Formats: sequence, structure tokens, C-alpha cells
Amino acid sequence: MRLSRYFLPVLKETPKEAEITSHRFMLRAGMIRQQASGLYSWLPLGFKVLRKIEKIIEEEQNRSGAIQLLMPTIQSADLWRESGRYEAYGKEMLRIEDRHEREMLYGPTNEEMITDIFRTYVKSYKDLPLNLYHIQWKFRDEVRPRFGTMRAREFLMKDAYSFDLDQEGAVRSYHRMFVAYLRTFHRLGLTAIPMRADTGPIGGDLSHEFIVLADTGESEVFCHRDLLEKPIPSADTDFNADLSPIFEDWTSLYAATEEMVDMAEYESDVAEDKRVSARGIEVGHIFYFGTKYSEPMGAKVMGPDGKEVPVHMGSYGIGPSRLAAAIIEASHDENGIVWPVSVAPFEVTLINLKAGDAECDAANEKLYGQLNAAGIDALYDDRTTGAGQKFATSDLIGIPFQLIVGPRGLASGEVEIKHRKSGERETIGIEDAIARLKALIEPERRDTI
Ligand code: 5CA
Repeated sequence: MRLSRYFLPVLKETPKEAEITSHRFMLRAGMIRQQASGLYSWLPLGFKVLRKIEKIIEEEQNRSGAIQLLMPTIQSADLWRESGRYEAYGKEMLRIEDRHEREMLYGPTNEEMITDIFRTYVKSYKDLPLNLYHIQWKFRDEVRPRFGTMRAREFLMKDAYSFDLDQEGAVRSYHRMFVAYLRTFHRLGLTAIPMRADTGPIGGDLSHEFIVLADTGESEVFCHRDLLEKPIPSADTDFNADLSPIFEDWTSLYAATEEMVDMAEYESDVAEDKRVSARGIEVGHIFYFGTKYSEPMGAKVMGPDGKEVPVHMGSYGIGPSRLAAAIIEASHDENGIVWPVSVAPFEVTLINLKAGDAECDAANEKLYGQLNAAGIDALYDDRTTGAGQKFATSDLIGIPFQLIVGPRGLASGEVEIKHRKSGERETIGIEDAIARLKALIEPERRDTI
């Protein structure tokens, strides 16, 4: 992408309304624009990040055996009356009336709708286990939308729903999602710790929140320090196998959110030097709730003994639009965002230090062609602005590498590579630059771990 033809409305001023770093940088980097309280447009740079986050989530959901579909954002109130949640949900639910005076709502979550789909088509235990997911916008009329896309009113959610014949099967499905979540957050460049959690309006008795530690997090959390260093299950994990050993291993160390923490237990379970009490951002939340929806909504299957039973269900949420902000909270410096390669909107900024100079332009054009041919996602800063502004823009928007090309280096056949994260610079022969960047970028894409 040529920056001169791109739409990248970066801001010089720090917007007043932004209280936390990620919100500030998302506005300044031209990623998002607030349209009304808690409602955001995703501008091209932000949208690219969001799509990359979604793609990683999809790959890991698919790997675990979940199947993607798409349900509408608007739902019928009648469906929610069946589960009893229409009245219970309260003011967070945006209620709408259509022209026929039918009561509708903008979905805050999809347990009811997926249960309706399931009960329509699935009748036998032979079709289980089944896990269906979608990535769709949700609306919750939060009392205090704040921190940009971190707590918005309209936000993107990946929500998966598992169906099993009995509790034992449902717990296996829960473990599969647990492992898929560990892998997903790791690939997004995050350390997210699963913690015992409260179930809230979703209900149920087994639940974990996945928490990224950050000072600006909304909840207080308490956990064992070793959880921060634990190795992540690899891509060749067999999702048909019993994953309870991985689950037990992770959950044997103490970790709980403020709603669930038992201070006496925390202090007796965790040695003083291993205690981490910090603030955290909830990026994912998984629930097992048995027959809470299948029972009232009549989602039943025939068991092997010929008897009909309501299915055991779980639901599994991740917030891609919140994640864009959470990743920035976890990875930035005073100059801007520091994207992990796996979600960076571009992998390299090609910085032409003397746009307009025929020789320099030619060398940059050639490198830009080579970057594209090598499958490297490059932003070519071909503007005729000063070098300082180009460095500042690339730093602000968080591109992992800069390939810096100017007349002085070209005279001796050299270019420079700057690493966004460490600030390190290397001078390299122009012929070797693409291979070097490839070697730096490919392992960081994390698509094979
Ligand atoms: N039905 C269940 C799981 S599918 C559910 O709704 N879970 S949830 O309420 O915990 O939300 C799932 C995820 O959506 C959260 O972990 C969070 O990452 C994201 N999320 C929830 N509320 C918001 C919000 N107001 N703004 C941005 N993201 C949100």
C-alpha cells in the first residue's frame, strides 16, 4: 500500500476524551472514530488489525473442531421469552419494535438463537458433540461505555456454543475451548491467564475468564506467578484426545478474579513471593451451563438408550474489538503502538528518505515490488514529507519493521532496517534486505506454533 494513496488520518494532538493509552493511540493512529457514545467506525488501519485478530481466532476455533456460521444481529423477543431472559436482561438490552409492532432486540449474545437452530435440525446423540460459532456484532447498552473499543456498546464478539449428550461430554468440549483459547491469545502476542470466574447473566457453574494483566484493566485479579510463564499447547495438539491433563495443569495454580477470590485460600495456596495481585482486562470468557437453555427451549436428542434428553451446553466468548485495545495496552511505548507481527496492520514500512529524487524513487519502487512479491505486507511511505515525520508516523501506528532507504546509503549499496520493538538498527546490503526481513518476520507471524 502506498501511503500517498491510503486513508490514514493520523492526529497530532492527543484527543481529550481518551483516558487510557490504547484509546489515545487508536484515535491518534487513525484506527477508529467515535460516532456516538460507545459506537465506533473502524477506519482502514483499525479494520486491518481487527480482521487479522478475527483470522487467528477463526483458525484456532476451526482447529479445535468448532464450525463457523453466521446469525443475524437482530433477534425476536419471543425467542428470549422462551428462555426467560427477555425480562431478566434489563436495561442493557436494546429493544426495538418493527413496523408490524413486533418486539425485536439487538442481540447482546446468542444462546437462545443457537439453541433454536440446534433444536430444529439435531435429533440424535450420534450428531454430537457439536460446536457452532460465529463472529458478529453485539449490542449492550452499557451504563458507562468507556475506554474506546475496550468497553463499547456495539462490539464484535466471537461466540461459540457447544452441545453434548451429557455433562461428561460437555466438560470435554469445555476443555477443547480452554486449550483453543490458550493458543489464540498466545498467537495474538498476549499472555492471557485463565481465572475462575463468576457467570453473571449467562448462568452456569463452571466458568473461566481469560485475563490480560494491565494497569488499566477493569477488574482486580489474584494469581500464581508461574502462570505467566507456562508453555502453550502446540499446534499438533490432538483435539480428539482427552485434554483434561492440560486443563488440570493450568487450573491447579491459583487464579481468580475479584468476584471469586477467597483471600484465605489465595494466601495459603500461593507462597508470598509467587503472589501476583494486579489489574486485568477480560478478553475471553467461557461457560458451562448444562441444560439451562436446552431444557426450557426443548433442545433434546435421542440418547443411545432411546430416551430423549435435553443437551448439555456451554458458551465461549472472545471480544476481537476489545482485543485490539488490549493488545495495545500490553504493547506500546511513548512513541506509539508496538504491534506483534501476527496482528500488525502492515509488517514493514518502506521509508523513502528522499521522495522526488529520481534515483531514490527508483530504488524504493524496486524494493516495494520485491516486498510484495515476497508476500510481505508493506506500507510504502512515498510522501514528500520530511524523514522525521515518516519515522514518527510509522512508530505511532506500530509497524514492526522499517526499511529505510535514502541517497546516502544507496551510494554504497546499503539500506537500514529498524526494529520497532527494540529500537535496534541494522545496516544491510540492498540485495540482502528482503531476505533479512523475511527471516525476521516469518517466525513472528506465529501461524505454525
Ligand atoms: N455468551 C457468552 C459467551 S459467548 C458471553 O456473552 N460472554 S461475555 O459476556 O463474557 O462476553 C464475551 C466477551 O465479549 C468478553 O470476554 C469480552 O472480550 C467481550 N465483551 C463483552 N462486553 C464487551 C463490551 N462492552 N465491549 C467490548 N467487548 C466486550
